[in-house]
Amino acid sequence: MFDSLTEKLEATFKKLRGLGTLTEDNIKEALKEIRRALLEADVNYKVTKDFIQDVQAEAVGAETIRSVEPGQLIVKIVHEKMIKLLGEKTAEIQISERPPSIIMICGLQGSGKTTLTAKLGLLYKKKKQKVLLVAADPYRPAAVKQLQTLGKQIDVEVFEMGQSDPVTICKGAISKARKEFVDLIIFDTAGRLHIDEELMNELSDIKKMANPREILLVADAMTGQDAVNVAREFHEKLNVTGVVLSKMDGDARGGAALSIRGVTGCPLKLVGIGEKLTDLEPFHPDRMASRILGMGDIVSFVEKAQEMVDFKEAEKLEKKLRKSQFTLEDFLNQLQQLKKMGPLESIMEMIPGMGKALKGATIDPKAMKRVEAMVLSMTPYERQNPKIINGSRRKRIAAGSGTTIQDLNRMLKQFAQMKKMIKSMGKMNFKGLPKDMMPF
Ligand SMILES: Nc1nc2c(ncn2[C@@H]2O[C@H](COP(=O)(O)OP(=O)(O)OP(=O)(O)O)[C@@H](O)[C@H]2O)c(=O)[nH]1
Ligand SMILES: [Mg+2]
Repeated sequence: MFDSLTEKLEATFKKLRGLGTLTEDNIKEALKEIRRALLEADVNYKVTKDFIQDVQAEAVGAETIRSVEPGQLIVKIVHEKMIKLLGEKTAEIQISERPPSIIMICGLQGSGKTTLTAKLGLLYKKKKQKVLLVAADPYRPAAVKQLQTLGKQIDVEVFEMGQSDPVTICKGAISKARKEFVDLIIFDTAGRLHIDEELMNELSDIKKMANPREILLVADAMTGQDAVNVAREFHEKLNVTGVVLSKMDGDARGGAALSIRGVTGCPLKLVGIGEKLTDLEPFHPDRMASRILGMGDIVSFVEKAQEMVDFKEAEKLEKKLRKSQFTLEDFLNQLQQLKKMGPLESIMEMIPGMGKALKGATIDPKAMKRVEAMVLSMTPYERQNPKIINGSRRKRIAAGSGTTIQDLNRMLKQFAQMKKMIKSMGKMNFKGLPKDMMPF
């Protein structure tokens, strides 16, 4: 999803992070690149323009904040503004307090209405709701069959009245639902190739009669800005309550997802990410922004790190690192702190840039345990002064930790290398985490 946009933004941010100071010029340069990346991803022109202005206004005004590095500041502002653009909070599907609640699905031909109807049916069936799917597309006999087939797959009842007119069908479904204590009714309406009067009148008539709690417009993410235009027109005529972008698993460039809220003012509520009936996800603006910016799940990473890492300890460590006094004792502490944070791979994946670098690589928890055992078998003096670990000491440590002298030699060599590397990384950031690993 959005790979090319993410790559371009990552490249821009990387450049920014190297900068010592922010000037009006380099802010402008960065914004130009971000603007180009957004337009290439097919984001609406006006949305892009407003977005860039929004970021610029804040970036220029925020120049004086000293505690944050300049490049990191821009990344943070872009992240915040993108969340705002995407709608700030997750927009939930609303259900009436008094059943039956009605969801009306609409959209152009082939956008994914029938699929969404079944996906929602499955979702609410899992929530122990009694659901009734309604075949409100009387024009194609195959449309009714398609919904019936899907209904069978998920074991949810489908209501149909053949070729009757859509309002009559929907009315019939509601009265059946009342009698049978159905919780949720979902109308699968007919599509058209283009928006036309007739379609809009038909949908308006259904809306007037049924007063649905939700009117969800399905738009095909692969069609980019067309999806946005369709959403705008449907919203103007029907006042839809939410947009669902289908086919986000395809090679959609991201333009539709980023523009819909800004252009239509209507929240994006769900995304379809495949043909399977479980391929449906709620739309979370914050997570989506992090994903687009290539920041992995950085928010949860930072939270987790803050929860687990002892900041006083980290600060002490940072000082030691700078003075190159990092000992095996400190190394042991680090290992133990890391272990508290959970499986290493999942931690690494959350760090931007690390996900890709580590693809396929696994960190062997057994190897980590061996290292820990070796350090634990050393005396405190040995841990502080690894140079004194001679032949007889090596023998004793290896035996004590159930490892071999070769294992120990390797570990000591690696430790020496690591110490060298850390020294060359120089200034540390974020209380002990290498600067390269931090997005802002
Ligand atoms: N990859 C992918 N395919 C999808 C998704 N949603 C729907 N499709 C596919 O898109 C095609 C059209 O989906 P339908 O649900 O039949 O579309 P519709 O809007 O009901 O079409 P009409 O009733 O003809 O107007 C089908 O082949 C679906 O499997 C999605 O999220 N991802
Ligand atoms: Mg259909």
